[in-house]
Amino acid sequence: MIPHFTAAEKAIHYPEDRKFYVRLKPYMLFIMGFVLIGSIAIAWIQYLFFGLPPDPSLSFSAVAVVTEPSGFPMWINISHWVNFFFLVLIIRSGLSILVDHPRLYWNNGCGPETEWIRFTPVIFPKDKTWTAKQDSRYISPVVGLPGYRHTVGIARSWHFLTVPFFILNGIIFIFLLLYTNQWKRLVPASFQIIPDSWNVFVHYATFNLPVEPNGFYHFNALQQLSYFAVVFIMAPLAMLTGLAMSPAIDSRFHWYPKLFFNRQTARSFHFLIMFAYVIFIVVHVALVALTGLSKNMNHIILNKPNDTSSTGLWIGIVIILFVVAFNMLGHWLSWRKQRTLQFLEKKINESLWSSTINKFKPKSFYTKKDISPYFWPNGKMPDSKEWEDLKGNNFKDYKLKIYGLVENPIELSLDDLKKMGREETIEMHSCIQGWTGIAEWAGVPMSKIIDLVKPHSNVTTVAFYSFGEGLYGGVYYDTNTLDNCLKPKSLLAWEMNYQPLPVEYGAPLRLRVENQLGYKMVKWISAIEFIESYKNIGKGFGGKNEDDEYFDLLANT
Ligand SMILES: Nc1nc2c(c(=O)[nH]1)N[C@H]1C(S)=C(S)[C@@H](COP(=O)(O)O)O[C@H]1N2
Ligand SMILES: [Mo]
Repeated sequence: MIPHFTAAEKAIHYPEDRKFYVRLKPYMLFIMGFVLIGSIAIAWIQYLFFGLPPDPSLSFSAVAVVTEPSGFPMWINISHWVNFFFLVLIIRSGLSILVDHPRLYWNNGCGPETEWIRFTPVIFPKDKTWTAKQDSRYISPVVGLPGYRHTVGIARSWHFLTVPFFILNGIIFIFLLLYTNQWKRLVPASFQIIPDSWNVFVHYATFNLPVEPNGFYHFNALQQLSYFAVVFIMAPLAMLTGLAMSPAIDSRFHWYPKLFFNRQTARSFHFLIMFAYVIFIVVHVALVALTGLSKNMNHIILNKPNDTSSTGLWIGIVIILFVVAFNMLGHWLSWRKQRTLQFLEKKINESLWSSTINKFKPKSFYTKKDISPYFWPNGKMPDSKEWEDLKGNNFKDYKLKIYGLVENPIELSLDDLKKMGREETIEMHSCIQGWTGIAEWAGVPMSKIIDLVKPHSNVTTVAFYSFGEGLYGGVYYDTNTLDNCLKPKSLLAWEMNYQPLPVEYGAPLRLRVENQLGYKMVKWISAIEFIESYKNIGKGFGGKNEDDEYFDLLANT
C-alpha cells in the first residue's frame, strides 16, 4: 500500500519542512474565537442570570407520535450513506488540493504574507525566487487523498470524479424530498426556528442536554436548522464557490466571482464550508452516539422506530469499514493506476466542459488599479546554453519557429512579431494550485499568427514548446485547441505590466489563453507547432503536466 519512493521521489513527496502546521493570522484567530467563545459565553450569561430558556422540543410531544411525515424511508437511508461515502472522498481530495498551495487569502493578488491562514511552516522567503511549485506542501495520506506531495492532478481526479456523483445523489435526494412530504422535516415552517434553535443551543452549551424528541418522529429546532443548512445552504454554496474558481467562467462573467467578493474569497469560502461540514460531522456523530446509538442506527439504516437491538449498528459499522477500505483502495489507485484515474476523470468532465464553459469568450474587465502588487512565479527557469546565449544578447537573435501542418512555416524575430500588431489586456491568471494574480499583458494576438501561417484544415491543436524543462526533466510543452487560440485575448506576450516580459515570467515570449488554467500558458516559448492531434506528441496526453502529473487536457476549472 505504502509506495516505495526512490531518493529523488522522496525529495519531492516529503519536503524537509513537511510537518503539519496551521497558522491563522491573529485577527482571524480573534474573529473565530470571538464567534465560538462569544456565543458560548452569551449562552452561559443567559443561563446564569435568566435561567434556562424553555426547551422548545417539549412543545412537540416527545412521546406521542407527531403527525406525518415520520421515519426514514429506504431512499433517505441510502442517499444518507451514499452522501457520506462521496463526502469523505471529496473532503480528503480537497485537502490534498489545498496543500498544493497551502495558503488562503481574501485578495486576488495572493501576495506574500497576505494570507489569512497557512498550512505550511514555510514563511515566504524574500531573499530568493520562491515559486508556487516549491511552496506546495505535504499532507499525510491518513488525512488527504492521495496525500504526501503527490501531483495535484491526481488529487483533482478524485475531486472531480466524485463531485458529479455527490451532486447527482443530492439532486435525487432533494427531488424525492419534495416529491414526498419528507421536506417538512427539514424545511423550517417559520422563523420561530431561529429563537428556538438558540434556546436548544443554550441547553447544549450549558450541559443541560435537551429532551431528545426521538428523531424518528421529530428533530429538535437546532437539529432541524443544521440539517436544513447542510442540505440547502452549504451544499449549494460549496458548488457555487467551486465554480467561481473556474477561469473559463470568471474570464467571461466577471460578476460571478464577485458574488463571493472575489476569486480568492470564493476559494476561502470553499474551504470554510468544508470546515463547517467537518464540524457538523463530528457533532452529528457525537450526538447520534449520545442519544441512543443503537436506536438511532436502526432509524437511519432499518427505518425501525422502537428497535433497540444492535442490528443497525452492525450494518453501520460494515458501511464505515467499507468506506475506509475504499479509501485505502483509493491510495493504491493513486500510486499505481494514475492513468486510469486521469482517464476516468476526463471521461466524465471533458465533454461536459468542452460543450459548455469552454465556449465562453473571455471579456476584458480589469483596469490598471486592479494589477496585483505581487505575482507568483512558477515553473523551472530554462538553463540551456541556447537560452542563456539568447538572454545574454537581450533576445536580439531570438527566432520563434512556427511549423507543422501549415501553408507558410516561418521563423520570426521579436521585432517581426512586434510589427504584426500589438494588443494589450489586463487579466487574472489562475494557477491549478489555487493562487491567482492580475497583470497587464501585451503581445500579438494568436489569431494573427494563425492568419499568417495558414494551418491546414485538419489542424485541431497548437503545441507550444519551451526552452525550459518540466519538473521531472524533458522539454516543457503544452497544447491548446485551435479554437481557444482564436478566442479573444489569446496572445503571444512580450510585455508584462508595461515592461518587457521579465526573465522569470517567460522572456522572451509566453502564451496567454484566458479561459484556461496557468499550466496551459507556456513560458519561454521556443517553437509553435500546428498538429492534427495532441496524441501525436510527447507521451500523448496534451502537455508536459498532462503527461507527467496527470493534469487535465482541457483546463477550464
Ligand atoms: N516553460 C514553462 N512554462 C510554464 C510553466 C513551467 O513550468 N514551464 N508553468 C506553468 C504554470 S503551472 C503557471 S501557473 C504559469 C505561471 O506563470 P507565472 O510564472 O507568470 O506566474 O506558467 C506556466 N508556464
Ligand atoms: Mo500553475
